[in-house]
Amino acid sequence: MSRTSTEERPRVDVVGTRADGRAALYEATFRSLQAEPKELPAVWLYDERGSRLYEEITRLPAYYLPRRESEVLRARAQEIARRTKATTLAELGAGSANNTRVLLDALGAAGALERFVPLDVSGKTLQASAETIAAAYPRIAVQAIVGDFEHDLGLLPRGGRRLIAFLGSTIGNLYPDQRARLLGALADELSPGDSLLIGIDLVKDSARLEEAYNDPGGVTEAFVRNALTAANRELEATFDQRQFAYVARWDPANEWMDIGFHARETHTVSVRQLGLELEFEEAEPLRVEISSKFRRERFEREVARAGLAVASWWTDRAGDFAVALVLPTSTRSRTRFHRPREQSAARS
Ligand code: AVI
Repeated sequence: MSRTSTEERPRVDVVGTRADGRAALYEATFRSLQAEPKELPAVWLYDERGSRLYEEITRLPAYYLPRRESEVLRARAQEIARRTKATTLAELGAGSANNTRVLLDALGAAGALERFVPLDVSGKTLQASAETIAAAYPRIAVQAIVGDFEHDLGLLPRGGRRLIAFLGSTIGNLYPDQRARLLGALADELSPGDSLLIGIDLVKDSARLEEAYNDPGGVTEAFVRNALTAANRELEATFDQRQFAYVARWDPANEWMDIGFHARETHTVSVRQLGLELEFEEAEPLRVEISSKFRRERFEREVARAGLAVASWWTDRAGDFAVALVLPTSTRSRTRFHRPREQSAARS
């Protein structure tokens, strides 16, 4: 069918500008560059070039995550549609929303879906993917939000039955305290009838994990190095790529991939916009991201602490990756709202 009238054109709205977000990012960068170990927050990875490189990573043979997640979603999408009856599908950190299409197809076929709400920090990537989705699914409205899921959940539209998807194991890029805050904020955001769908990479053989983040063509290294380039450009920093060796290694104690650099020699980096002069010792690490891998029990505990419950846990055939359907519990028992022990004991 050819489109002729304005009404038939795909409906794409983009809201949110992240103007205030820059101040928060600068503040976080100022703090983490002086932490131990020094760290450049992972948000610096996702400028336009970084988002493109990440897309390339998702197609690398060793980077199994998107394919395993897609396998689970394809097997379970109809069940997810039947169970959630979602009228809105929101996606946090949507990027190009590749794996979301399986959900859009199933929810669309179930007949209730009215709206897709992708949220992402990268405005250009978001605009492009929102337009592609709107053209492919002309019956649903697409309301894109340029924002950061740690601060902008309040921008998600309310009403109907909402399925909030957080795919790709992006949750693993958050530290445990950040995950607790995000899960808590999601628990506050969810109304009865809403649900969450979370993609989670699982703990596995360390050699396979390290291969996934050390591809022979160097795409992952280029992606991580791009964070230094972005900081040099925007913060007038002097990170010299030649002074930093890329390192991505498994940390068994924390069960996360530790991703970033080691300084090749003692040197100083200035970050003019933040008024910082950073001294690097030879071999000193500069972390850019962590990528946590999960076990079911730990994930369920974290979710329960936020007052949510894992209603279903599905994995691919190889057991590499899980997708969890998470629901609000009828009695929110968030730890921070618990009465002190003595008091509850006194009441019983
Ligand atoms: C976005 N996130 C889930 C990716 C990951 O695997 O932690 C980011 C990434 N970093 C290097 N490769 C991919």
